[in-house]
Amino acid sequence: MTSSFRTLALTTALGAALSATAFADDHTEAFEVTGSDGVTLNAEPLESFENPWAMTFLPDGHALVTEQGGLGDIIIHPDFAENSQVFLSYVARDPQNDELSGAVVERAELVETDTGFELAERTIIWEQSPMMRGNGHYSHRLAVAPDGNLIITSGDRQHFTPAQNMSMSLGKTIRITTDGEPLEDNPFYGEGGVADTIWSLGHRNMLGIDFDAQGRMWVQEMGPRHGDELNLVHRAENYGYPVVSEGDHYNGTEIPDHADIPIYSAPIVSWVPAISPAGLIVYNGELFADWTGDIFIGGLSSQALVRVEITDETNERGRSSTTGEEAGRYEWEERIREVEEGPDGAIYVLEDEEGGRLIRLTPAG
Ligand SMILES: [Ca+2]
Ligand SMILES: [Ca+2]
Ligand SMILES: [Ca+2]
Repeated sequence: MTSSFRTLALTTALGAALSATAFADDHTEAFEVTGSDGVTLNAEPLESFENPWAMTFLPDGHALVTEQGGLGDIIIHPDFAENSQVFLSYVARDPQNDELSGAVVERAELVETDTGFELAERTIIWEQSPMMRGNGHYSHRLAVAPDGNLIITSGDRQHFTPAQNMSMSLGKTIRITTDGEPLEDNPFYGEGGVADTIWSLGHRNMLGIDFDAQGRMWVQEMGPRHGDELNLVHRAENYGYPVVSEGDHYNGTEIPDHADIPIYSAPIVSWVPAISPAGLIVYNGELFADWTGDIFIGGLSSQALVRVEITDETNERGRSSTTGEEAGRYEWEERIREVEEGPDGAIYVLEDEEGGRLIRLTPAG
């Protein structure tokens, strides 16, 4: 652990922030990982947490880490240096009916105290609609787009058809201002209701989102039985779920593939068998010089950090295309929940378990 690097944990008891747990004594030994591409990484455990889930870096090099699954994501406001604001997503229950729940997004001020951090001026700016039964597929990952607006991944809540229903915000990516207002240049603005906020549709459970240096939006989604996807998400496009998937239903019912019904946008990369994707970053650093522009995805069932190379080509008729392929897999028998790029260009991952470690990955040697 370097002296400039400190971690803080926010519990699901929102507002009651606490400082990070102590080092896990038995987990501090650095180790090396050699990937499927033959590249060796140095892995340095920095800290451990109770079921860590999401992480983000602050401009001063601190990192915020959330613990436990109810707290979906935390990111900083584009003007964080001036306003100290963050966006948090978490699961809320219907006060009239405890069986119904949905994700909400809150904007709050992060206030440093003697003992850690607290949240102040908390305002809910978005609610997943409608609230549904069950506890699946909230997604509720967050990103600030290059234009300064907020993108929310809103999962299908494991109810399938809402992903194609424009009166529901489920199975969509959502684009709103940092105050929670729909944007007039959203593709379905003017249709009213949640349609005003929808950017893309036909998604399942999107647990990772980031923008590349060109400003393009990359979102992964966990497929049904196999068929995990990495999508390049464009305005107004329909990504096909639950009508098409490279995977099939868990009960064995086949789902047509994207190529069978090509009106739906196909993923850039899909995985059969599944990797069970979690956090996602587009790597923009220079510490791993060969990997600038690559996409890194945490793998749960695959117990790996997965690297994807993206290729943009323009043919002789001027038509451009984007393809991708898995180029490396780095494994140490732990589920990977979250991935972040640090200000130092290192790649930071969170393991998905009680006592899950925060690990800093750097080139070996
Ligand atoms: Ca993150
Ligand atoms: Ca799809
Ligand atoms: Ca299929």
